[in-house]
Amino acid sequence: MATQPGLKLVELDEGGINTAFRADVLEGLAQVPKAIPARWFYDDAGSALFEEITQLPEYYLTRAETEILQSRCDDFRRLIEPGLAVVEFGSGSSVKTPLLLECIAPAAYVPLDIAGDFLRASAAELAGKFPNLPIHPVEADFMQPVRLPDAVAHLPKLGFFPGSTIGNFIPWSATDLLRQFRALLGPCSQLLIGMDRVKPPERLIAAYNDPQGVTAAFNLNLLTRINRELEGNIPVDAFRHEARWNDILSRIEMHLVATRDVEFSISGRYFSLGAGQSIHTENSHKYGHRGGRVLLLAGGWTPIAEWTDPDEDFAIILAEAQPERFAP
Ligand code: AVI
Repeated sequence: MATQPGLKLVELDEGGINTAFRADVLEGLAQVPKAIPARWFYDDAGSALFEEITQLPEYYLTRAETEILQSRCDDFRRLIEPGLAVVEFGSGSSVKTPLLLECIAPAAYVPLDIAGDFLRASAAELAGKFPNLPIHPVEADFMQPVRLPDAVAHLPKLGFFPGSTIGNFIPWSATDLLRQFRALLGPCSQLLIGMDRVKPPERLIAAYNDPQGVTAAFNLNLLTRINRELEGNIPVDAFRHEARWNDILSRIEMHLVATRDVEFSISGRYFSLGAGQSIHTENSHKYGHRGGRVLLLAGGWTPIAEWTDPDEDFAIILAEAQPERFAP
């Protein structure tokens, strides 16, 4: 096994507080309407709850994407050259990764994730499955400037961004992120990206508000994390989870709705919400057949192939980094 020690790029202040997390929470709760970026869901507890979500019968996304990965090995092998470094953004438990790695014979794998313990555990597990593949885990927030390990600097790159995580960014930020990926991966790179498709709102709401309450626990865990990491005293039991379909913006929104008037403090700052007011915690954009491709084009990537599951619930698109002079 050739697992390298992870590069750690998360900034903490003298008190051990994650300064970016604190800034996002304090800023987000001071604005109207209140909102906190979804990336802060993923502490170790949040990452474990998300893995549970992916197993839920209502959450079709993971199953549909896995089905595509399982059935398109020959296509991937034909369109993706061997010997490149696979850089996975927000790798989590890396469950889908073996399906890709088995197909394309890469020279290295770089899982990149903000949840350090989780990242290292899944990198170690993967090293057991691929003993000859150099694995270089990087603990980092891919929204911030990231440095790839020197060991992969000379290799061509394939970015892997599965799971419809791109949907968690508003299109403006999604295109910025795609351009950032292009700058990080280099001019001759490829990107394999998963996107969830638009479908009837009832199915979407069920996927984001399961009767078992796992998604609710995932959403509410954000408040528990704030209390623990940012010296907060939010009464978590005074909030409930809500999933809403926003048709105009083509997205599921998750909110934490106050069930009564509440006041609390975080890192010495005071906040209040009236009963019924909410904190907007996540957007999950859904793309139509052409919308996803246009998003990629706007982000500096040219789609070259697209696959869906038989029900067309989910799409995986392979794209190439656009040359600098793309337009006529
Ligand atoms: C990680 N991301 C793609 C998930 C999604 O479907 O937007 C996060 C999630 N939120 C609630 N359930 C799953």
